[in-house]
Amino acid sequence: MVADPPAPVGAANPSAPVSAANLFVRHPANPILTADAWPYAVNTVFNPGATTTPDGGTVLVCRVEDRRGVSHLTVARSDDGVSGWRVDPKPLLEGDEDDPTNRWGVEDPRVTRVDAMDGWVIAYTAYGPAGPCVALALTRDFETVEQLGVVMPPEDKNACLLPRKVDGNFILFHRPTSSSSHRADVWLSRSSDLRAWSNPEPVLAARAGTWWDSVRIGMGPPPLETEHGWLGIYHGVRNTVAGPAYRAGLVLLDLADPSVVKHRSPEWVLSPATDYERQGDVPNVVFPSGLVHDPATDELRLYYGAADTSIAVATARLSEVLAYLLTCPEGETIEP
Ligand code: BMA
Repeated sequence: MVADPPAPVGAANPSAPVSAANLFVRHPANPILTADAWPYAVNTVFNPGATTTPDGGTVLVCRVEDRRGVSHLTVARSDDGVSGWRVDPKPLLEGDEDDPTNRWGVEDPRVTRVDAMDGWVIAYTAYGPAGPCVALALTRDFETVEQLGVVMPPEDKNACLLPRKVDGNFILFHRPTSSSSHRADVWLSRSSDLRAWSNPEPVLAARAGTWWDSVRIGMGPPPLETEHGWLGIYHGVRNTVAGPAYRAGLVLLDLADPSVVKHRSPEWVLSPATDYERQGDVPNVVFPSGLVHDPATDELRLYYGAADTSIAVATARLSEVLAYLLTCPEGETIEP
């Protein structure tokens, strides 16, 4: 008898429940990292980039806000990605008083493993008097970084890099804002060398009216390659009389042309609900920023910032997430 071939990694599971409400499950150990875990005095830790290392460990590059209100990036490591965190005694990357692009710190890292560079690219927001801009850095060990510099001028943020070239170019998602049009949508740019970026193209627009993602959106973790497309998790903001609410939703982008939206979730998949998401320095924020996938178990771990105060993780099955997304409307269905 011939055994069934194993299902390809990332295949949708057609028998999975297809509800946005229960795809992601918060880990009972949440929040998994707080300022109390830091070996030096800080205000808050949140919005981490995430990756795994060849030894199976998990590395988070955490946004740390110091007790002046200025952010830097510090590495935390864990064997199981949930507990036993070892936090570095000093920052991996910090702003420079003499540099107008990052005098006010560095924020919101997204980490991408790039095999072709034998390392990880960190896309982050550099913050200075001209506003937020996008900068890149390369690390091979999470102990030292080579700064590649600012690649998108202000105002631009929420950048993340795909793990491989598409059609000969690296792809960087980013979120320019325009005060004249009040738009804050996801765009992408292409580069052959990670330094010169051209041909910015719109990818995903904030929706309109009362939608959960009607004010601003931004790509979260670097989209994950699956056989159905690039799986993206993005944050969306809605303004309410009680202030903004930050939630997370899903998008599936075309493998050959990631500027093309194949499916987009009408509903959010994660919304502030717990005490640690509802209360903190900025209440009602879940900010997805790191994603790891274990092909052996089909598990996704989504790392996110909670209320700009702590770091939490939620798990899902990739096959279920894809099954849900494939039932979602195709393309950009809502006119901005
Ligand atoms: C965004 C970013 C994030 C932050 C969020 C909520 O503009 O600055 O770092 O988590 O606001 O305050």
